[in-house]
Amino acid sequence: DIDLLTFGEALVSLRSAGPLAAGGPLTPHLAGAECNVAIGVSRLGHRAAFVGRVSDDELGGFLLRQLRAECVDVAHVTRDPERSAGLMFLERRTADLTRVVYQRAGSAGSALRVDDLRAALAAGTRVLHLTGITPALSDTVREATEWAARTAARAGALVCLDVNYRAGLWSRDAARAVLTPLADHVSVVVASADELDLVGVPGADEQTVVASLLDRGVSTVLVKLGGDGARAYTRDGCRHAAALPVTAVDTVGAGDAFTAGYLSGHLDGLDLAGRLRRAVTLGAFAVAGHGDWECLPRRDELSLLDSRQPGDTI
Ligand code: KDG
Repeated sequence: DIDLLTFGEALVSLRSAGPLAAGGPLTPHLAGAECNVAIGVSRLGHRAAFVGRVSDDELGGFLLRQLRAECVDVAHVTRDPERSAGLMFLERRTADLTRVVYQRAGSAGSALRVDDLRAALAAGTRVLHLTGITPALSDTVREATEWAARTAARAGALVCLDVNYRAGLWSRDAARAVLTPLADHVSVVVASADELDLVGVPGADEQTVVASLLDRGVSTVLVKLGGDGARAYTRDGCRHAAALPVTAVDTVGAGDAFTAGYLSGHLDGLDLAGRLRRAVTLGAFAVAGHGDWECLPRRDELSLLDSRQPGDTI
């Protein structure tokens, strides 16, 4: 049985240590927000599955191999012989500023459609995780996202949506028009403070958006605050969790790690404080090391960052 099912675009990310225009080595990594979440929960011992379309070539093979190595179930991934892998270039411009360039239009991942998801949804899952990146990829993926959210919610799964706004893929208005109705099928909404009005009225403040989401049936709204931790809203009120004190070297993937931690806490039956604690713990692991997901903890490492002093050797 699957604990967490997610779908979207697995990307090949090519990381450069300096400006892309200056040349130099690029190292390939698996990326994609949904894959990051699947790996985060899998590392903690839950059964995670990823569904998507990947190219039927070496790059598609690379993506599947990475997911399999992290024990993510890829049984329902479709190989697409017609299309290439979506690429993401990450250039490190300064020690703590990384710039993103996509080459993903018309990629294998963007050809995902409802039929690709039927078998995985029919097999059942406790949690369905969606991001706002996926419906931005194409009309067929948007339809598939809406169908999956509806179908999983009806089947009693906890549906989680991370707004994950990507300005390179669509406008704020286009995102709002799709994500606001999607929230009707969702139990947990995750957003950074500047993304919240993409599941509500343009320009609305945090309290207004949260109140309307809770009214519409969302049970928990998580607002990510980076180095300031996170706020969680439920019908019982608002709770804040501080971030763990670590040296941040790479924030890419931090939001996905946070969400993976929260959902792992849900799967373990933790209370809200425990779920938030695990969320900020995974966020801290993600920012303290390089890579989208490579530095995420195994279960026996969860307490590694507790009460540590800078420079500790253990
Ligand atoms: O959250 C990290 C993601 O941004 C990254 O892995 C790539 O999914 C990605 C995207 O579309 O930006």
